[in-house]
Amino acid sequence: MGFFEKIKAGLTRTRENIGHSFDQLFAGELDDDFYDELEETLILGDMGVDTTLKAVEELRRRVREEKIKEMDAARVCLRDILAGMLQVGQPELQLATTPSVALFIGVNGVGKTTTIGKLAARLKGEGKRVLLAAADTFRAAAADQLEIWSGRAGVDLVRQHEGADPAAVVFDALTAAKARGSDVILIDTAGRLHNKQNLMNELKKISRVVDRELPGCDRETLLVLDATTGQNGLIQAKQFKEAAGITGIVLTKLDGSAKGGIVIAIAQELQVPVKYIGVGEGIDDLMPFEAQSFVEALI
Ligand SMILES: Nc1nc2c(ncn2[C@@H]2O[C@H](COP(=O)(O)OP(=O)(O)OP(=O)(O)O)[C@@H](O)[C@H]2O)c(=O)[nH]1
Ligand SMILES: [Mg+2]
Repeated sequence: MGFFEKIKAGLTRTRENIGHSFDQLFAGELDDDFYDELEETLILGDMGVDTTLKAVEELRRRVREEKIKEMDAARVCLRDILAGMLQVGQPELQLATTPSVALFIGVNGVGKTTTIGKLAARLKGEGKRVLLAAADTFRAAAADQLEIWSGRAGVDLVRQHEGADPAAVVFDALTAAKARGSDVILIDTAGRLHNKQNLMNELKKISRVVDRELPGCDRETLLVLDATTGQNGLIQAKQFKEAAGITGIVLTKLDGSAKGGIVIAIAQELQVPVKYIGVGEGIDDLMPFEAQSFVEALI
């Protein structure tokens, strides 16, 4: 399956939720009712009120200025507006230096470990030497889960015992990466600690270790968000953005979500690019994000 088919399959629930309304909408007239209903439909798809109003306003303006009369042209125009809203920052991973580092953060259960496993397989397929760092030492099972993924993807893993200092695991992993000539280090972190301040401090400490051990290396801090949590994910994202500084977002579980519009709200409100999307639990179910294909699959 190509990106378009896969994303279309992944967005099935979203389209069942709002796609039918789009078809009805675009079968009607380009009048005030149309714009009202369009607003409702987009908000229902979890695009968020602010982002929806902005998009619909822009559509009205372009329909007027470009003297659009046909519904098909209006539909193309709407796709164009939404795709534009998704184009913020650099969508590709910036991991050119050897080694380079990607840190995965996000609350528990969003899919960090799974995403690392899938990305490891993908990067290995591109010929990169990948090393996984099990810096989620909060639960014993966390490193075991990452180890299973390292086996599936066929990449190296560095781990320590449960309760070990996550920054020490990262130090070990960076040392191993330098010795082995790894290209990319993917760091798994805990989603839950005793409290939020603890978690944020932990992430800062890990960050300092990377600064010290690999000064000037390319680095991504990827916030993993669960698409099924909708607007809640947006609140989490704002908190992480302030505390940890994020370079990109991975949106998981789009396959189970009826609210794919959240992708647009996130990109717009945070001005951080969505870099990958998760569309299933399998090793191949991670796709680089393509704005144009995404909106075509959505609308
Ligand atoms: N359907 C679907 N399930 C996913 C996707 N990504 C992850 N999952 C599932 O979500 C659950 C949680 O994933 P994990 O990778 O363990 O999440 P985590 O963020 O590492 O969780 P903690 O380690 O507890 O913080 C697992 O059952 C995964 O299989 C996805 O894109 N689609
Ligand atoms: Mg995990």
